[in-house]
Amino acid sequence: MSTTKHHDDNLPRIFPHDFLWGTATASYQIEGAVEVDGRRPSIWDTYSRQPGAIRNGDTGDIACDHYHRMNEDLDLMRELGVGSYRFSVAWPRIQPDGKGPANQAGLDFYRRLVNGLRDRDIEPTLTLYHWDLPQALEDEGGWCVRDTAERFAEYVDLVARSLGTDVERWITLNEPWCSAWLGYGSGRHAPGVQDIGKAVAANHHLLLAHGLAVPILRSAVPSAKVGITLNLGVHRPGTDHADDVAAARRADGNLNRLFLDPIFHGHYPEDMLEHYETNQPGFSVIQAGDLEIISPPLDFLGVNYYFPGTVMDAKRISEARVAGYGVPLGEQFPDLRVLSLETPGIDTTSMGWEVDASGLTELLVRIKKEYTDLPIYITENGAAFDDYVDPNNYVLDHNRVAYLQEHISAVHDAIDAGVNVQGYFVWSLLDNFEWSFGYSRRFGIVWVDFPSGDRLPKASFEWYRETIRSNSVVYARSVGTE
Ligand code: IFM
Repeated sequence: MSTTKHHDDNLPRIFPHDFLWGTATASYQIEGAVEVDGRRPSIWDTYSRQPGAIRNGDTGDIACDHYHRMNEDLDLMRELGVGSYRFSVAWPRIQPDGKGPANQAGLDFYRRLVNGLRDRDIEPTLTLYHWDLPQALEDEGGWCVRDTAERFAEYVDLVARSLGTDVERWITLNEPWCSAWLGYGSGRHAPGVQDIGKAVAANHHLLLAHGLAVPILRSAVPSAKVGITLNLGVHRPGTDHADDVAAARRADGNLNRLFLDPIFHGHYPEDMLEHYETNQPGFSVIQAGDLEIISPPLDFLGVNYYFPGTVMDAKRISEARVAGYGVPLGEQFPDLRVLSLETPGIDTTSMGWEVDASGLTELLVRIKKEYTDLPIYITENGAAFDDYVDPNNYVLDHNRVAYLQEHISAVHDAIDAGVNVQGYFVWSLLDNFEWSFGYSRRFGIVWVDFPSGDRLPKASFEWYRETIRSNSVVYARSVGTE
């Protein structure tokens, strides 16, 4: 794609002086200590115990043991030189059964974390929900019922009143698409339900939870900067055939517009309302006034981006072969009739995700054009590769360095194109529990030896430290990618 201002690839891309560099993690993926200090099970504790749900039968029981090694991790962040750390609060530590008074020991843990960050001049960026719903709430219907959104608002109030002005940035939800569509649609995430009508209802109740939380945060912490983090993407039609273009539009509706439209325009997209019309309970859970609740003014948008997708209409499977895409990857949600394709010749990460940073610039430019000029933070971006510790005790993850270099440059290109991007957080500080992949996928810039928990910064850690220090990135895009 072409952007307005073209960068000379021989020169470093220098970021605005106040650009925020950070790194991100999430509670269940790193903390461990699942039965410590009053914490009770979340849906991930339950789901990870279901036979076959997680690769190698892994669980988050110990994870990176961050709960007990917090100071070591804080020191690593100081060494890295980040301006902010994005972490999430585990709801079941604060309200072990999802309702009632706060568990003081849980609040104390996050107080120690926030103090430890402030002592090291690192701004806390706090995510209130990164998927660990108290199991007790799931037993009462989880995100398929409205009550969970109301409970979330109460939980947010407890956290906000406790940590208050010591937290700069508050993110209500992380990737509600995953909670709704992987949790209740495909069942590949906790709680493992496969029901499209329930996924739609969960989609709505998650957005409602976000909308209810915003005024609560504003009243508890008037100085708070409040936003939401969405996992967004670009879907490119595999050919210019009208059916493939329509398939890309459906995929876009499900991943992007089901969230961006209500949050920024105050309504759901017509084509999606129509598509899910017959799924129950689906959109029938919407009540009068909900869309106003869902669309309050925000201070920023968090964007998580990993890879672009190429798609075709599912009925054109044989044309996909003819168009040179090889064997299609399959259909995530059969009702959408969208076939995911692999672009021949493109490098992939160990998740099988294509490495193509042009999608990030394209996405950011689109957000500005169609949705908002609010400050944007890239709240996650990174890659899993098959790292190993070499005989000299180094992890030379050059492929991750190349990925970060290319994607950070794509962010710079978006800034050149006039997009208001104000920060970037690498996913992730540590190798950690990668959901249904367990510990088999490593996203960290710090190697974690499981199960001893020993940490070893990788080459990408050194590279990122230098990027932060110089506030710039050098990257020569290969010819022909624009
Ligand atoms: O590990 C996850 C994270 O929890 C949410 N965003 C995507 C990451 C990589 O899959």
